[in-house]
Amino acid sequence: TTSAKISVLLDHDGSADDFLSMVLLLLMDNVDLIGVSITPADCYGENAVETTLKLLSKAGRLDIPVGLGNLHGINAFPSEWRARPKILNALPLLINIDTTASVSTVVSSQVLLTQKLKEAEAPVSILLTGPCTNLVQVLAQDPSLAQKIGSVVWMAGAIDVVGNVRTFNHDGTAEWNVFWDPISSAKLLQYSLPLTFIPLDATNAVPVTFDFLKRLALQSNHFYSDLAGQFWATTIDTIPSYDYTYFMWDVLATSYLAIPEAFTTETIEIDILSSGPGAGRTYRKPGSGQWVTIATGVTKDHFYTYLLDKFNQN
Ligand code: AGV
Ligand code: CA
Repeated sequence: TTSAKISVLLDHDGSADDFLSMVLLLLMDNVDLIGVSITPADCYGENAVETTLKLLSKAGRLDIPVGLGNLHGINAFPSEWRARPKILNALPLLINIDTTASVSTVVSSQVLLTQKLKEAEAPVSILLTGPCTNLVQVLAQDPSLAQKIGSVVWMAGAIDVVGNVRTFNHDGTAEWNVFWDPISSAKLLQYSLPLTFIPLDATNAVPVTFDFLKRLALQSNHFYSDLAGQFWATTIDTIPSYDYTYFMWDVLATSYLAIPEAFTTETIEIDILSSGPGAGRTYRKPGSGQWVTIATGVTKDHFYTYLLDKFNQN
């Protein structure tokens, strides 16, 4: 039987794994990517637009509309992290892809998300691989759009594990995508959306390792394996200490759309701290009425096999 494809809107924030998430969506048989919006969080917006358009062009999918957000979080990402993905546009695989010619105008993220939700006839799945601010602004403007959303999958949070924010005046309990704009993050819970979080509890199992990169490189005669290998190689030296290990965060969250059976999940009531030393902390709160399905773990082999198979294409 051929089942209908799911319509997906991606909001990403321009780090290496965000782009690999977009590539993965383009390669998925069960997904129809209907728009890509960018949050200038873990990137500089103009660089992220360029890489996004290059990858869409390479895939022959410049028909997919792109939006760039103008909202800025309360807690900015470190400039070193934001600047890092500039290198992606200089890689030999991407440098000569011209995006100036045939491209439709890049609109604002909110305009794009609003328009795509308005015109949708079937429920839309929203995949967030950066902060949730664009989506929350769109829903605040027009709460009726929530009815168009079939699911929201967000790489976010740290429920029963320590967070990955290490900065002044913070206690380390938050994950960065939530911490960037903890006020919007807390608001997201109030729309009764079908939310699934892929938090650090699950992503901690999948660091970017030399072992995996070696396996990927063995099939680098295929364009997307070469690309993924090169993108992930750029993350290896961004690691000043163990705390800053680069994980396959967003790519794991994206895979949930295709191989949910590889994940263990739990559906719980949570809350999010919007200020203070624990700002952005996602924690269990029975009785809050704010239900979220969280991924608690993943079968690594299943995930790795899936990735190696998907990227084994030209
Ligand atoms: O917290 C994980 C999120 C993911 O969406 N991002 C990176 C992924 O795209 C923030 C982040 C945490 N640690 C980082 C991050 C690091 N060492 N370098 C860049 N970004
Ligand atoms: Ca991201």
